[in-house]
Amino acid sequence: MLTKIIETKYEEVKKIILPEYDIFDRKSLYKALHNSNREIGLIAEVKKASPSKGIIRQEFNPTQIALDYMNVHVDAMSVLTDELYFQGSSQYLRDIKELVDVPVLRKDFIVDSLQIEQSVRVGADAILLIGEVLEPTQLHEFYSEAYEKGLECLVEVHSYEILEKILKVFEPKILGVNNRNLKTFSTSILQTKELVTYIPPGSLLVSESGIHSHQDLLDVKGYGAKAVLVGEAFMKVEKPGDAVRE
Ligand code: IGP
Repeated sequence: MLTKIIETKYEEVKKIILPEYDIFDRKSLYKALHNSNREIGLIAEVKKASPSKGIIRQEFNPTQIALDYMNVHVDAMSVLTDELYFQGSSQYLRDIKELVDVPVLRKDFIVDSLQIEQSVRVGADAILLIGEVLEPTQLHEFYSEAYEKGLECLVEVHSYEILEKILKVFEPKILGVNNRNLKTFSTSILQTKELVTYIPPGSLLVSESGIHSHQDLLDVKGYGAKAVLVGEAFMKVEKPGDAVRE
């Protein structure tokens, strides 16, 4: 599946038409998570569907969800912009960016530097770079390019093998452990526990995916994560803000 998604991305990239340049007030994801007043930093995701779950949320109104998240003071938001597999859109990101005052992460599969410029122009504050998708040197190039353009990166890994390869090249400021194996789609928060000892002290650790309860959140905090990224658990309730409170 991951291979299929990436193949599609390469095709999509050929058709990118960059929007006009616009001015956005960029917000730091790192600072928002680092200075969080919550028990653990929280990135709340806006996601309609996924390849593993199909449609997660029928009544999908991205700006309404974002407002709901604002009301409960999440630290940052993640917006899926992949259209084919996640039914997202960069227009959703842009609309949300104009509405909220927390950093907005673009959740997509970045395989080309044109997508970085596109992220700048639609108003992203940060982008996701996936260790399982990019070679470490390529990932580092995209990382540097993004920071030069005023965007931050969440560098995501699932396995120790990939983490080790990346750390040989550089130490990302924000490192995510994806508890979901992108090949099998199964999730286990123990993945965060397993990798935590290898995370450099200077990197802020985000535990991503498969966090469904307050206990899961406390568990990953106990392992040493400084923030969590939660999608499905919030998307499944009518008012996502209610689930954030719990
Ligand atoms: C959120 P969940 O299990 O709470 O819905 O997961 C987020 O971590 C997940 O959407 C995600 C993702 C990704 C999506 C993590 N890495 C890469 C697309 C691409």
